[in-house]
Amino acid sequence: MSSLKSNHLEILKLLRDRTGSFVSGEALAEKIGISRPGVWKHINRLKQMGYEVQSRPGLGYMLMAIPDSLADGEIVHNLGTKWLAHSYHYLTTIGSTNDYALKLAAEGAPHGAVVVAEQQTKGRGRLKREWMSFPNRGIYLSMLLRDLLPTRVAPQTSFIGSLAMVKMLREAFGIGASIKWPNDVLIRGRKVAGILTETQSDQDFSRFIVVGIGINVNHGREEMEGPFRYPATSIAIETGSVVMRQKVLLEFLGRFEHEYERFLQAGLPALLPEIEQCSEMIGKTITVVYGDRQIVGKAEGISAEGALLLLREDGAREQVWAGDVMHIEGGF
Ligand code: BT5
Repeated sequence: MSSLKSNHLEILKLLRDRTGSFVSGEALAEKIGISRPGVWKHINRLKQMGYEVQSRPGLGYMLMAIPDSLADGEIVHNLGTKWLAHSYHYLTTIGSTNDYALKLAAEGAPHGAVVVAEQQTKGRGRLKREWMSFPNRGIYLSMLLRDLLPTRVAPQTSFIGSLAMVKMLREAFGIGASIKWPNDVLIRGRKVAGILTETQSDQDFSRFIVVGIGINVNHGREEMEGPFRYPATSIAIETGSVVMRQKVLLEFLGRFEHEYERFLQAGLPALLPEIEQCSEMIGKTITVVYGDRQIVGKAEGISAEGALLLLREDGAREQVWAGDVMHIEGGF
């Protein structure tokens, strides 16, 4: 972090601590150890970033409004996590946050490091599908996990992402959401978030895991018209009003950390009842598409290792490890 950067964040923190009051330029200069013109320069930088700061001769500066930016200044000071996102990498534009996190991992970034971007130019889904990443509307997030997990267990972290997301939507926004196995979160049958988990593994253990999640937050209806494989929606469409992405991100990170710790302690089976409860397809007839194959059957549950348990139309039972659920009896 450059000193220029940390000085303006320091000023922001001092103004935030005194929200609703003026703080004199002299007090700011003294606390940070810079000159009065230096304070003025940093205030201007904050204004360029979208912060509304009122200046009054003789009184100083007062913070009036904050932008809905996911920059460090808005997130890091407000984190309620023990370890997640304490190493926070914020980018205005990047190809893919997952690619960036994989690179950071190779360079030795710590467990819990997080990459967040305002925009992706090459956002990815599974099988190199595109993830539409409109600037400043959504959240494009990748989390680096370094716990030593057996190779077959590592991909199960996708479920932690979808469970945390469903709980966040319910508890923080009062929105009912569901998990569409294996990696989507839906509201009223429309996709609001997708998860892409990538691991680097040796034969037996994963060396690290990157859990990437794209969340549609303030997208309008036209932007969500697609063309997508599956109908899409955003939190704003569902609540009928623009929401602060900062709140979405902070609420999500806290819940992800909590669910991940439960998963580490007790494994996926301990979380399965909740995951199945959030998966509206359980007990219904569904169609899963996997490559050229199309399997129709009744979804009976999710196995202790994350496979979808299907009772096929021909009466045989099958564990499905990957694919897309494209149709469900009676809709989601
Ligand atoms: C996913 O793949 O749903 C995983 C998406 C993960 C995106 C995050 S963003 C942060 C991190 N960095 C990355 O580069 N990726 C992760 P999949 O199940 O394969 O679904 C992809 C399909 O969803 C596409 O083929 C489209 O049809 C559809 N889609 C694309 N963008 C969408 C959007 N914004 N909302 C809803 N559906 C979308």
